[in-house]
Amino acid sequence: MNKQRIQQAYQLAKEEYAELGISTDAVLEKMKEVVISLHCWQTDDVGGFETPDSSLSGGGIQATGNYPGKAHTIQQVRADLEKVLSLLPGKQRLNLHAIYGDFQGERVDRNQIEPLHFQSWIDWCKKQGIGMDFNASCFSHPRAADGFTLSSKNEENRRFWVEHVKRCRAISAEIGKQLGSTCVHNIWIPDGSKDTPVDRNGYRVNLKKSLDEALKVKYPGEWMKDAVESKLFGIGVESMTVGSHDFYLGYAIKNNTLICLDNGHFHPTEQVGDKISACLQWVDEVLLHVTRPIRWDSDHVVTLNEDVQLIAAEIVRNNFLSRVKIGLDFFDASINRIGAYVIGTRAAQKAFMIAMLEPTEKLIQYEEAGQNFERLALLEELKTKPFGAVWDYYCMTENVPVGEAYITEIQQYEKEVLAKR
Ligand code: RNT
Ligand code: ZN
Repeated sequence: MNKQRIQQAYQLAKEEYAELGISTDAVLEKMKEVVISLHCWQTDDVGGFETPDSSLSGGGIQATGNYPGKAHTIQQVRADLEKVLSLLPGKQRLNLHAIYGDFQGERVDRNQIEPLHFQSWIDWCKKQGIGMDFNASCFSHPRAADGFTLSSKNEENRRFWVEHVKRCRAISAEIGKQLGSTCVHNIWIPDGSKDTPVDRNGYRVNLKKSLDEALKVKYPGEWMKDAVESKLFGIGVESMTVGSHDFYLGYAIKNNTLICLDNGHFHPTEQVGDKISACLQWVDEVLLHVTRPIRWDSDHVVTLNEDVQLIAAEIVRNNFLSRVKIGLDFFDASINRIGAYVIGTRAAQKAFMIAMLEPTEKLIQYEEAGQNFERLALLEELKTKPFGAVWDYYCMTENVPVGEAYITEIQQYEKEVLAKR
């Protein structure tokens, strides 16, 4: 790493952005407000630790690939996440799924989990100095085998999942209380139908009823907040998803929960970036699952594409950083998994930094004056401004690898740790 060159490049970039009225130093400071919640499930392809070698089965989510080095134990997940954290600038959080509990070899079913099964995770987060978010796991379970959970017409199954969500919320409250940082608890269910259903309404009535039951207990907002995640369709659930966007947006508004927008869960021509300001007129906060859909919800590693840039731009332009919780959601089992995290998180962070380096007021002036040529021209020119110099300088000051230097670090971790699993 050539420190001097990075500094010089930053100085030039700083001057160039200053001409646009932007302080790069202020941007570096503002990057502290971008806290991304790292989903634990990229470490082991959404397996979890309920049984010695759990693997994903059913439920509309599918990890593909068998790249060596997958985490098999909690210790391995933690080691991998520590490696990831060491390669990222800024601060992150942990986003844990209920199936990743520390069950100590005991068989604990989903309707039996308790805060104590997550105490070692809370302690780990405390040690890392990070906050923690949580998720009910309503999939990969015999009681989800027919494709229905909270909306099930099998009353025993429906009750089972209600109990699971209740317990997950109690665990979330404990997490937030102990860590002194609000834990966002997200509910996503795979419920839906491969072929044309007849009683769409019946399942939605059930889902509403189950959510009402599961969310009945109120916890202080400093401890935990609920989010509900919609989806358009999934593999094997092509004809109807019970928890559609209309369903959950309505639920979130009426019940004061967060709405979780996963940008892999909409029609390809819809943009989640456009939905943020629409939803925030009606709900206090939004949770994001940032991902990269390809043709369908395939959860590819996030890259710095226009989708993600629009999401970041909308949040920054409107000062929504305090109202939008940012999580990642992808699981690519075909490449080095630590590399997947670092690429994906850095891409999201870059999108936020680019958004902060935008002369928004100037653009709005053009827009309001009907100067649409000028608006488009400036937006185009911004694309080739020296953002990379600011990013590299940021990484250097954060003491993490600059540019592609993280590649060799990950290769080394693969050789020394992953290859031996
Ligand atoms: C699935 C949803 C959901 C899951 C995780 C594991 O389509 O996006 O968020 O990916 O909960
Ligand atoms: Zn998601």
